[in-house]
Amino acid sequence: MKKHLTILTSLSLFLFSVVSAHDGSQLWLQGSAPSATSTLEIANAELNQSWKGAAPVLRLNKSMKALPDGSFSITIQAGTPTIQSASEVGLLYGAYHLIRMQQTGANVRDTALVEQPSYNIRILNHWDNLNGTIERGYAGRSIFWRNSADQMRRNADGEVNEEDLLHPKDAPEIPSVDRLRDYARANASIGINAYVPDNVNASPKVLTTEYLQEVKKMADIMRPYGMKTYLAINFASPMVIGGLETADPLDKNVQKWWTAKVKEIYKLIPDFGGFLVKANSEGQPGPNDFGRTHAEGANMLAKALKPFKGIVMWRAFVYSPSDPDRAKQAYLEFQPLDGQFLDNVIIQIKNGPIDFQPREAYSALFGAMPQTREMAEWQITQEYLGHSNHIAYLAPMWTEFLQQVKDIARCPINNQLLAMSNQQSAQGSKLKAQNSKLTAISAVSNVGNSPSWCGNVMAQSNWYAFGRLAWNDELPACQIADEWARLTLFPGRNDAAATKALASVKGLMLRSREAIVDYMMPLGLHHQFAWGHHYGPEPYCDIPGARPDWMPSYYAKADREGLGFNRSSTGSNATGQYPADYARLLDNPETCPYDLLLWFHHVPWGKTIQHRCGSKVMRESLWDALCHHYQQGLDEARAMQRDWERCQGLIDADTFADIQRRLRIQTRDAQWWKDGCLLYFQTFSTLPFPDDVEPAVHDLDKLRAIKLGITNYECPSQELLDSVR
Ligand code: GCV
Repeated sequence: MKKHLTILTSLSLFLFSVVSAHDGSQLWLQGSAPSATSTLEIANAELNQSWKGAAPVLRLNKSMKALPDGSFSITIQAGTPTIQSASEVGLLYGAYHLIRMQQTGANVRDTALVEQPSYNIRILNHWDNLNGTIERGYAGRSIFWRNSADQMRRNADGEVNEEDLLHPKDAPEIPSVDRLRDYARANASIGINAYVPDNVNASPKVLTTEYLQEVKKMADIMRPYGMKTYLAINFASPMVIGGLETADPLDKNVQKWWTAKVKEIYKLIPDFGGFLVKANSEGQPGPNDFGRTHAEGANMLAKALKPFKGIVMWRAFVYSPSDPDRAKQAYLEFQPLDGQFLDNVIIQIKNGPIDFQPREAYSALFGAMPQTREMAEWQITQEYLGHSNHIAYLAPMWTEFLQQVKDIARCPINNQLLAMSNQQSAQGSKLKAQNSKLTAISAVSNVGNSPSWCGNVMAQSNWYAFGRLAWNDELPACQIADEWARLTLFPGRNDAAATKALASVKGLMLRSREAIVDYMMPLGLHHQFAWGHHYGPEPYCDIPGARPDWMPSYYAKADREGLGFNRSSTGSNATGQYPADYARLLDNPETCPYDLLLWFHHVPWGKTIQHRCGSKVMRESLWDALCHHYQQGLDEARAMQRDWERCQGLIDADTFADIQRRLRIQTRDAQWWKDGCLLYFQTFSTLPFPDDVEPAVHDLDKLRAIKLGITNYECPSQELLDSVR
């Protein structure tokens, strides 16, 4: 008996230590970040601490130079691996790949593979302000910039004073070197090779010598891990910090100012990557302020960067009301500029034409500028996906986008793209990495200084997924989920219980995105979010005097007749911006994909539509379909809870409890979304819920009154949410 007890105690101690050691703070990695300053030493140190088996051979092989930078091969013969690459960073990527293979149970006895990145630049954009707050950040404060929050003046709503945001009073102070090194390592381990540490709503201050000295320190920490540093810049910097009277890109003094500034940067950071620019968008200054085009603005910066091989990532997120449909505006402004951008300019385009909604049509700008380099911008931080309260695995959204863009490009009867492929190459391959071409992909990060890095452990999966897809955009979302969950939640475990729990976690992850679409905005609905902070539903939002396209009613267009934005040829004709065959498909409500129906059409409440809801294909009225999707979303949120409950005892206890608590919030929020949207749209349709849809548990008037009063830097607490509903 005593013997049994001892065995039992040591077994539970063992299990406890296995389960409790992985609270997610280590992300998907084991061991610690080597502090070596040579990339090769880091690769060796990582293999020493994590690879189990015969010592791998690392070999620089210049004959692999023809492949995109960072490419590597791994050959394993009788258990002895050889990693080869033309560059040290390729060897480092190979080392991480090899370790990942072993830790996820791949064949590491006899195998041969070559890996090459899909895009040359794989970059994270951080919307971190110099005062340490993070715009749309839900994981604490910045890991790059640290100024005391107490020094910031706040208004009655708790928002930080704009002046203090632009001109923080504290001197810049570099945060923990260890944290930055861990960050660099995490990125390198999944192939991310670049970062922008400051917000695209950029403070001119970041270009002052004082701040550049701090950026240099960051760059020095990142470099051995193959991470290049870029900066988001404010177009009016020559005026704000340079004392000039204009920032006109054609003004000689302005050009001189940028040339000198760029020289100063490269003196400090010889491998500096370049600038990211948000111009003439949401109040940011830009070339239009001086009567110049985006091309003239971008090219002026590109010329200054060119001698140093620097680039300009110029954002196409613009929506000045040149057309009554916001979804058309970026295309209208940028497409005519095709061919005018210098070859070290790349246009950064959000995946959809509005703004990182749970589901969007892809932006028609992709493929519409054959003479211009284009890159996609995704959003990892969950601005529109329940912040860090909701569990949302985003790889299915990103693979859907990649598939759409590639499918359209491959369509042989597509005139516009055929013409394009004659001139260059089809869109799919044009975006792809080629050794000498400028190709890139970016995402807005969800990283902050919270212990879990991303606000909760499950949210790390999206950082991981971005890196893996940026490296290989053919990877399926389910494979990435499998890798991430094994590495992060069940490292070193392949017993039956862990395998079962792993299946549950993957089930939860893979259903999460569609669940969110269903309980927030099904059938192509979009932007029904609360004003400002974008948490929770507010289809009824009405701010007197506000820009119409900042209000949900502009997008839903609910009326007695029906619901949805008519973007067909009988409406705004946004469909006409797409390649001809796809445009025809979208233009007809009978052939438009049902999940984009209300994006492109205003559909009568009683019109019969065919759609898929969960696993069922249904034919029913728009109103019934809408009700069924909201119900489906709520049911799925509950199913996600059940998936997670099955993991109790098999996942670190704190992580388990934290995600369990968030899933409870998510399910209550799903109910809030369902009730808020359906009760509000019912005031137009005047139709009853179908019998198999649960009646509302909230009162519309009470929901209308909810104002969370949070800033754009916060996720609402459970207590706050409990207090309002
Ligand atoms: C950084 C949306 C967000 C803003 C963000 C902007 C952008 O509008 O709500 O917070 O600003 O996109 O991408 O520039």
